[in-house]
Amino acid sequence: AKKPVTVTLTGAGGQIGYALLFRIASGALLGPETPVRLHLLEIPQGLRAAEGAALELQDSAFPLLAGVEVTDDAHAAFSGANLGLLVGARPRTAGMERAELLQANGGIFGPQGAAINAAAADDIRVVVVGNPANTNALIASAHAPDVPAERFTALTRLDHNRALGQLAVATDTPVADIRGVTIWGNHSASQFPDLAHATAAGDAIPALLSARLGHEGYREWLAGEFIPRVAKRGAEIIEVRGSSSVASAAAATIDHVRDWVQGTPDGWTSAAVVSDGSYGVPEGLVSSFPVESVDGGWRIVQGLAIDEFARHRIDASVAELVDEREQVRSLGLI
Ligand code: NAX
Repeated sequence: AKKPVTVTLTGAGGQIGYALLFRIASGALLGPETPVRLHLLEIPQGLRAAEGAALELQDSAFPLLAGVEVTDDAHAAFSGANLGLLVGARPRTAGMERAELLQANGGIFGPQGAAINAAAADDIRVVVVGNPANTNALIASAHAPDVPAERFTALTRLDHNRALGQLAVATDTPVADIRGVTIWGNHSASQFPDLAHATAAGDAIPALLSARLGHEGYREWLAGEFIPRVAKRGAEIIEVRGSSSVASAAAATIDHVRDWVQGTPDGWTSAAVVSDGSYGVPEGLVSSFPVESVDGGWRIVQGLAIDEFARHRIDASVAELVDEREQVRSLGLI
């Protein structure tokens, strides 16, 4: 039998945690052959909810589930962790300034980074879901000097999947036949969902839609409909559902980690990874790129042509990340 993989989930008593746990335990994350050991981290107020989820995990009798531990101690939670899913965060409340939000989250992701550095397994890989996800990943990484920076990532797969969903409808193509979509920059309203290289069943989507809508019509749809719809989909979900994205966020988290561990079979996807300077994104920022997973590591897809339109939008989102980095620097969080 294979050795169990230890997965640490923070915010395990929350909404996304509840949606994630049962998919991880069922084998959706690491496949039907790999047993998992779950470490659930919560703050004291969230412990009962996490303990309740642990009871339900027991009641689900998942054959792959090798054990569940619930704790409010970060060091214990990350002890021996192979995968860290950092979902718990301090949400933005009414009247809160951005600096206060960054400060509050620095108080979470700094110590969690330090606990990862001290206690996690050598092959630890981390995805940050809790917002502001990119900068939280940067903070965690800065507190884990012994862990290679490329092991800290942030989730933009939900944005990527949202784009795929929109394009499947717009091109009347099964979602599985859409390729070459990229989310660039920050997981925020400034993100740039890029279609320049996207294809539907092998046909270039810009050409396909320009033929249908006219060149001007396509540009209008792109800038006035598609991009804002994807970038503001979270707000649309809240408006329609009366509650934020939960199951889709969990599904995207599963996709991100599964592809990272098992590889990307269908061309590239999107993930926020540490920049090596590719595409003019300053080194060290955690920014979303087109990425492929090769031998268990993300690789930024190189050589894509970037036109004026794309350049402008990538730069705007990256400028926001630079600004967040400046702020957390001046707050002494990194
Ligand atoms: P919930 O409020 O339901 O759950 C968050 C849980 O985290 C709570 O149980 C809380 O007690 C716990 N928590 C807080 N601080 C913690 C700490 N220091 N250690 C451990 N646990 C801690 O929120 P939920 O709907 O699950 O969303 C979680 C996070 O995901 C939020 O920050 C949200 O903004 C973010 N999202 C990110 C997305 C992305 O694409 N990157 C999309 C979905 C989601 O909005």
